[in-house]
Amino acid sequence: IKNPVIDTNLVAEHNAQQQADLQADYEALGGMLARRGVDIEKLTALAGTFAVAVPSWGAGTGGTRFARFAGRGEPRNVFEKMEDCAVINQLTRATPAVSLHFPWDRTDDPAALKEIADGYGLGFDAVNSNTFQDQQGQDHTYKYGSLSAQSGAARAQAVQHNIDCIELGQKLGSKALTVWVGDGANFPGQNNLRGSLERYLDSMRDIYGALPADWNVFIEHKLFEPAFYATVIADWGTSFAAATELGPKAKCLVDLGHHAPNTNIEMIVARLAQFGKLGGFHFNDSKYGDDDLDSGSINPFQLFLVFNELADAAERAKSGATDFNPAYMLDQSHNVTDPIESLMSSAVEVQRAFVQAALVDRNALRAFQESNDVLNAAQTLKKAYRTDVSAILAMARVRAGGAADPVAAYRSSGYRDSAAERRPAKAGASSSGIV
Ligand code: AOS
Ligand code: ZN
Ligand code: ZN
Ligand code: ZN
Repeated sequence: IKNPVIDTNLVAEHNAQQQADLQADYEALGGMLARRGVDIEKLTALAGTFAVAVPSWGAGTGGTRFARFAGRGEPRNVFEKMEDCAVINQLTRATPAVSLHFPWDRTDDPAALKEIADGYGLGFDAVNSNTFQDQQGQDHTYKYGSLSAQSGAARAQAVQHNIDCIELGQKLGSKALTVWVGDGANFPGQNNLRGSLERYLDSMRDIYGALPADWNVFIEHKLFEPAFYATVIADWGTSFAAATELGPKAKCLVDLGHHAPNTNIEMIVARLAQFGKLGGFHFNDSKYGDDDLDSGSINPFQLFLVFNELADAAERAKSGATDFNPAYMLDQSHNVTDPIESLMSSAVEVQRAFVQAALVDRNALRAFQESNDVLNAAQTLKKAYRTDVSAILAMARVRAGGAADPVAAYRSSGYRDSAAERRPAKAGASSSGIV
């Protein structure tokens, strides 16, 4: 582990204390899986390959549109966010990259940022642009839209910001730009529905044209908010149409919270994968709307079913010798928990779904589907989902130098207390933005 932020002796001690229990759980699970013809070692190795990027903005307390209750020792700039992200990856070994958001993470010295990230062994995943907020001193407002605005000047400014993000991302080693816009209408009649999308596409063509050869652009759809009547990129259908119009480097990004309640998100995933347009994810959980709750905290079965589709798509890609590697990112807002603890637990929950999906007996499932044995087909998924793979996840972490129990190790390190001392709260600290 490069430049560990948490004392490695402390992690080793923590793991030593957990060792006997973990070993016993691991052996018991290994025996049970062996009776099913599954080699636990293969699953543990697979778990070790899992990676999900952490959102830089998730390291601070998010806040809602009502208030933001600042947390202790919150990172005050991108360098401090990187330090927190390093802690998350050190203890979980599952979050080797950070997804930045500009201009929140602006820096005059990208080389220094890259060097610090390298020091921690962290890379940079997709960069996110922000044209849903006005920045101080900005020439043209986004009040009435950005990439789809009526104002040509506002559109040009939004396009330029996205191009700036690409340029910054290139210096950091990112390979994708994620574009989410809040553009839309609050009243019927406010916008010409078709005209808005035409303007959006024109703007996106300019951004697409600025993409380096090995880059992708991810289009993030969202049903509503801040536009409450009609959102320009409201659903995966519009996202898919836009990505298709733009070309092969444009793909769709699925934020789990951006759908109407009870939407069959795993089917959207399957559709986008089928047509080669699944770019990536923003993982989180929700009960109502874009709640940005911790991954797996509300509906872990849905998360499993999403990964079941991803496992199916990966199997098909393998047999067709094609590439399939959507970008995995978290996008959460933490209001009542320590963001580091939430991000660590969430990364583990997504990794859990990934491993559980690998446990699905795909041959058995296919056979039950072919013979219309509905009950057993459903049970095949349930059997994998009900298997507690915690010991596999813990063993993969320990073997990679992480912590058997990341939250416990983190708490005993006293990192938050030391961060609070080193990072005194700014007077009148304002929201880092609504997510
Ligand atoms: C907004 O709802 C989206 O989830 C975006 O991904 C956004 O850029 C991010 O949440 C930060 O606000
Ligand atoms: Zn998102
Ligand atoms: Zn969102
Ligand atoms: Zn959100």
